[in-house]
Amino acid sequence: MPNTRFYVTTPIYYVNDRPHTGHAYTSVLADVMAGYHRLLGIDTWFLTGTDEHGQKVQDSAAERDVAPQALCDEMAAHFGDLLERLRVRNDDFVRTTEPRHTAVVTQVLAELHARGDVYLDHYEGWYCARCERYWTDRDVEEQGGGRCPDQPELHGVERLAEENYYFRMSKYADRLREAIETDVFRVHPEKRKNEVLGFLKKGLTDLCISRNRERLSWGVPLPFDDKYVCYVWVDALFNYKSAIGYLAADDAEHERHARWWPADVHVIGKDILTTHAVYWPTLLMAMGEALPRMVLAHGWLLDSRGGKLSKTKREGDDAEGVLPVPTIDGLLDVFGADGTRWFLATAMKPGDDTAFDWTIVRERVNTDLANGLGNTANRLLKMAAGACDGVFPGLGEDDDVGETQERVRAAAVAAVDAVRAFPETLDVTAVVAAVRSGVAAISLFLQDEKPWKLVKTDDGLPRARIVIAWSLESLRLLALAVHPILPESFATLRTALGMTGDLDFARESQFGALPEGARLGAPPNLFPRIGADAIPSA
Ligand code: ME8
Repeated sequence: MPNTRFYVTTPIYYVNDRPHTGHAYTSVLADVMAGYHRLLGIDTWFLTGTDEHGQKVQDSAAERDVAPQALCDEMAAHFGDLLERLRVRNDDFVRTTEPRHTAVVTQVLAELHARGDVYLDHYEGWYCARCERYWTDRDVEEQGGGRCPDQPELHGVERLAEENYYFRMSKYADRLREAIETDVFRVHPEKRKNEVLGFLKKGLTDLCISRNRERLSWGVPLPFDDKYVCYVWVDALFNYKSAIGYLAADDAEHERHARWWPADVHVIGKDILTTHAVYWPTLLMAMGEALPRMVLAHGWLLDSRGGKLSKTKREGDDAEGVLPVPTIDGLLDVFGADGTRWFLATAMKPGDDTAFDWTIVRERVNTDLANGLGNTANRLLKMAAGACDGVFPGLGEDDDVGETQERVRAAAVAAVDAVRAFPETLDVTAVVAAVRSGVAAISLFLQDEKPWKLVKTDDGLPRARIVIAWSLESLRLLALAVHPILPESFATLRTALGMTGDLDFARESQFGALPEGARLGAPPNLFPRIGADAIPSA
């Protein structure tokens, strides 16, 4: 089914601390996905934001001796600044302390309660206050006892006996299983789908959705019992709908919701798979709402020892023997927005994990951008300035389109084809692989033909111009194919390669679209090589 519109989201990030490279990874990935859709002319809405309620935020505010809202304001601004530094083009930024969001959560809770899908029951078991999660005896025993099964090295658990409100999640287990099995609700990649189906096989319990105000006050109060606030995840998940006008009385808002829901892709990390692939769809079923089309759970950025980068184990606390993990500010300072985006967008295939350090980022950026795209653009435009007076010579009639020449054209076409296929594949690494092959094909072609030698004789000059023209035309398509990843450099490169006026993918993606006589720009130095001395010492 052709996509006529595309609604993509990131998780909303906790504001208990400043953003790190893991958050930047998801934001850039979702931004690049939005960018490819926009490039193809598909109407796109890209939502991100911050998750501001709950224990983590309340505790961090207490530790810093500030009011929770003040901490939220400060941290939300850091997340917003990071998006700007990364050149992320989100259409909206939702904060769960905004009235437009809390009003929706209150209405949803009241409705679920009125429908009988939320009920009061006695609870006795374990609770991890820091993770804000209830655990069964079995969970805690399997872990060894006394510690939080999720983060045993960090948190203990406490024994609780109290009344709580529950969501009848178990009631929707069969429908959920079917929706996942049939891909009506796609969980991607396949191994994550199997993980969720495995989880469902063990039997789905009901979900505790209330938190006693005596322990946790920083949340949305339950509208039917003010001794409690809402569990932070139930609150947070509804951001995907509150931000597009869900349950709004206003007609225009109502229409906005109808236009964008269901979401096409929730991009998340695999750490929050269950909440998105089990809690969220069952809550939507209870509300009689359509399910998102896909949850895409990517892997983790790891340090050189395989440890997950996180807020509690972040840059700066590097254990002995672990290479220093670059901070997101450090990456941006050294590699700029485009270099950082390139590393993040190409870091891993969704589904895999990847370890990274300064050297890995430097090599990737130097190989692909400085030596690859950047050097090719620079060399070709220099040759064009010398041999073609800085004007595009046209592809020319050439009876002898040799194998390497044809490969140059085919590789460029394959790269823009990968862009056309993007709404189906959502695979940034496939586009990047095609672009790398295209750059290699140009390099081989130049090596075979040696235009720098051809230009030295009158007989050789026409052939040199054809070689330069085919290479430039191919490069133009390759640049177009990576535009969503490299928004800053693309604008310069596009003009240097002779394109003017508004961007038009359908026209510009044709090999041969650049007219003969188009004026080329000066050779740009888009991606200077990053030397080892630019990397902060450990
Ligand atoms: O979970 N590698 O917020 P959060 C890759 N508020 N991505 C990473 C990462 C890493 N090492 N570390 C974090 C929350 N991420 C909730 C979400 S949504 C309704 C509520 C990314 O601040 C990844 O996307 O802990 C992960 O899922 C998210 O940050 C967790 O961010």
